[in-house]
Amino acid sequence: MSGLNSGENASALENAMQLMIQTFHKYSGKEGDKYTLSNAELKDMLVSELGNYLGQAQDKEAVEKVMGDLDTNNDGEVDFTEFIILVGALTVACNDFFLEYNDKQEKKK
Ligand SMILES: [Ca+2]
Ligand SMILES: [Ca+2]
Repeated sequence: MSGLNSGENASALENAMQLMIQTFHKYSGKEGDKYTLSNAELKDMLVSELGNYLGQAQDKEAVEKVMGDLDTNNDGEVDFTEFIILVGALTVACNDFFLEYNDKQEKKK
């Protein structure tokens, strides 16, 4: 690998990967460990970045539940690997939704 390819030559998927990394660090650097998300940082990120998907994330219990589900190594913080699992799971859910929607559209024809 020749390092991160960013800017004009990057493909859409490469840009998406870059954005996931940037988004994570935008929130992880606010307090405590620079490379992990605390409860408050996670909440900030969920509300600002995933508000459309996780509408109820403003609710404290929901944030704690997400944190509990994501924090697989139980250190009270969400690291990048744990974050990417959330994004991956949400993306799979979106794709399922998309496939279902497509199926319905097909049947209408
Ligand atoms: Ca942090
Ligand atoms: Ca963790």
